[in-house]
Amino acid sequence: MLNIDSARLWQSLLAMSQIGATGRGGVCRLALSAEDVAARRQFSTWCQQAGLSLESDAVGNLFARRRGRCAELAPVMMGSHLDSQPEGGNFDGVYGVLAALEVIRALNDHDVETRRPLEIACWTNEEGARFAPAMLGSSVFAGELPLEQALRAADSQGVTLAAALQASGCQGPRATPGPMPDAYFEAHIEQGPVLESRRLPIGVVSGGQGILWLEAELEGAGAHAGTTPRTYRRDALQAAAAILTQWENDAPSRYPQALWTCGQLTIGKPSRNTVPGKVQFSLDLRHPDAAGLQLMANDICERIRGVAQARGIAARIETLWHAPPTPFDAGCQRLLAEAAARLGYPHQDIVSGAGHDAIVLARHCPSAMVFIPCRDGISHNEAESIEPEHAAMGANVLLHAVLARANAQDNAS
Ligand code: HGY
Ligand code: MN
Ligand code: MN
Repeated sequence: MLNIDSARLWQSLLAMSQIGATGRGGVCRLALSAEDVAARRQFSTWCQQAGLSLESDAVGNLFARRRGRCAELAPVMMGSHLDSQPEGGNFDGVYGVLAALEVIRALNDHDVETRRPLEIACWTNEEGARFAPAMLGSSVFAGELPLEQALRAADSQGVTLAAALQASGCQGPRATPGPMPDAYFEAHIEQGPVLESRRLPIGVVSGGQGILWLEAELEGAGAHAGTTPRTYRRDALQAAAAILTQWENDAPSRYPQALWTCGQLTIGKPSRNTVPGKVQFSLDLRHPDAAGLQLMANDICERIRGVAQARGIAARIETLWHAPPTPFDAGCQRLLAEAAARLGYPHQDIVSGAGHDAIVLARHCPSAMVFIPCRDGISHNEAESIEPEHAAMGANVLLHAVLARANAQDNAS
């Protein structure tokens, strides 16, 4: 059976990990930052060397196309993202982009022509670490996020996506929403402990859980730390702490399948000797079913308002992003499972806890994902690591699933 070149894939991953390296083993390549642009440039060079034609769209999504026998047919697409978390790992996203490139390189090595064109997509701002929402690029491509609204998104310095695109030169002429591919396949690290704990090299992903992002702003009153008695205080930070502690105590029994994270909390104008008057904090809620996710969101909003009111504090809550639980296409999952079986790789079905561009695409075209393990399930952390042999196995599964889809006469999903 056709195989990818494991050493070449690993070399590309190592080379890419030098771009935006933090010096502590990970990377910081925030969307459209100089580091992200450098990584895109390196990827583009490798694509040109592999004979691919490159194009970008209005939010900087980058597409690299390999011709097929029937040029007029919709391509089979692969891809992921090159942007990272502020203290990100070397494989989240990058692995999927470079595994896709390795598939192309292997097809070139063996002069394999496919019926359909193939395309690699490198999506803008998948992480949502710089601009909200996450999966911004694929959401604009899929028509779920209006372009104008995306361009207005601003980072913590007030730089809009439009300005960042202008400064980075990543914008291109391709239309948004984009033309849907025939199918989309994404290889990714699991970012959790399941596959490793079961000593499985491959996970065929059945779908993704729902995600909802809230932003809460509490406004009490700044006050003197040395003269203001406790009963006079309207301390926004203490209110936030009470809300988060109450939730941490109550939610596990109420929502046993759910996860939640407060990843950002800022005091308006922090000062050691002033009672915090204004606090903003984020909430990332995840749940495998839509009703449970909505129940959770309503519950925590009620608690925020209740605690704030009891402390004489104003509360404003905004829903920044809401992505419903989404299943992957059964046909595409089957192609991945059949490829793993033919290659002799042990594998199992698995639900994705993380959000991915493939989950956005899956709401618009047949899509599926293949996971490989990551050590101790660590991700969104500079210590993220994978085994070279697992990287190769995931890329081989991607290769054979994409080949099967691209050469099928008519793709009944
Ligand atoms: O948030 C997520 O789940 C993804 O890793 N960006
Ligand atoms: Mn990712
Ligand atoms: Mn991520």
